[in-house]
Amino acid sequence: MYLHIDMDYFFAQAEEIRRPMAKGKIIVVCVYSGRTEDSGVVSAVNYIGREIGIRAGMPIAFAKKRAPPADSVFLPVDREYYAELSFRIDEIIRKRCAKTVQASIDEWNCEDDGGEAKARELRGEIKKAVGLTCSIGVAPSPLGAKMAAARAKPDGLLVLDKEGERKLIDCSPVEKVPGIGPKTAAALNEVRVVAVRDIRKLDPVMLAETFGKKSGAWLHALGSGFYGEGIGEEKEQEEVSRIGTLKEKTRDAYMVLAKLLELEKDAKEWLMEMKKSYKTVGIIFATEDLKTHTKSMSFRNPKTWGEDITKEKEALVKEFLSENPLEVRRVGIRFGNFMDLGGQTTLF
Ligand code: TTP
Ligand code: MG
Ligand code: MG
Repeated sequence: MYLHIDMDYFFAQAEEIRRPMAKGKIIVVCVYSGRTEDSGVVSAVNYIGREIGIRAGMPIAFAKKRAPPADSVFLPVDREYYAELSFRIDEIIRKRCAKTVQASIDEWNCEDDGGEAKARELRGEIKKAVGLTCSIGVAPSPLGAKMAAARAKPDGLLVLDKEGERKLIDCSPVEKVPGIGPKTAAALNEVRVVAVRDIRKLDPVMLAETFGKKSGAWLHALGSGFYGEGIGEEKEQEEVSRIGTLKEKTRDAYMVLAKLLELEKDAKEWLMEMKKSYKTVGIIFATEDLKTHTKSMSFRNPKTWGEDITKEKEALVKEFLSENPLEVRRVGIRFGNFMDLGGQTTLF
């Protein structure tokens, strides 16, 4: 069986859990371009906001027109924070599923025989450990699981057998199928194909001529009830980071550095296991105003996990503290720009 897990209104829910005051309000997470006060687009919106028509991708100014100021909160994206939550969720899923591939910051595909019980366990653990709700689809194919998860939203679980999966996909409008883009959907609508099951009426040769051999064959299979299998391989990781909360808010460089040392040890274990050297190191600071900042630097030559970077870390931390007057509540360390160390297992 396949499981598809997708977090509910991820960025907006992430903001909700660290701002209990915002609960019950419209939460709109925005990517501000900085040109004018309201230029930019909406990145995520909670379900209350969706009820009044606010959508991801919409200009911020449009969203503001719809949202009553007293009932809404507009916030800038804080990717480091969402990435940290995503990482913790990833660990929970990976520990419990036979095979896991993370598909995006808030989405996972799994292959596991646990079925419904496994999905319930994952939903419970994620809620308990991270405080966020997600929706999960369980089905005989990866496509069925993904569409089931979408149907289960928000905070839901939908388990389909072969027959249920066929029904859901067959009845779905073509534009709702992951893998069918707006152009393909429009071309299908043109020949009076509205639902997936209508694709069966089309000649496979015509499909191949119109959409190309590969997409044509895929559409034909889709219409005929063959949804494929396998969740592919994981993309290679491009950086490793560890973030943690300080015992108390501080502006003391040495308290920050002590915490970083602890986090660094864990990240470097990963580098060692994966036989990676790195060329950039970044320090992440979350200040008391909930904003996240990064200070990073690059080395001319790649560094291995065993090399001492105390001086560099100290410089980055002091530089940050001299520029920002606020207290720091969480810190993190990130290594990136990897190089493989090849067959060498021990360098020292
Ligand atoms: P999605 O899973 O597509 O959306 P969502 O989690 O906000 O809502 P849903 O409950 O329907 O799953 O995307 C995950 C996050 O990715 C989303 O919270 C914000 C970000 N994102 C963007 O920045 N821009 C976009 O256009 C979309 C769709 C998502
Ligand atoms: Mg989501
Ligand atoms: Mg998603």
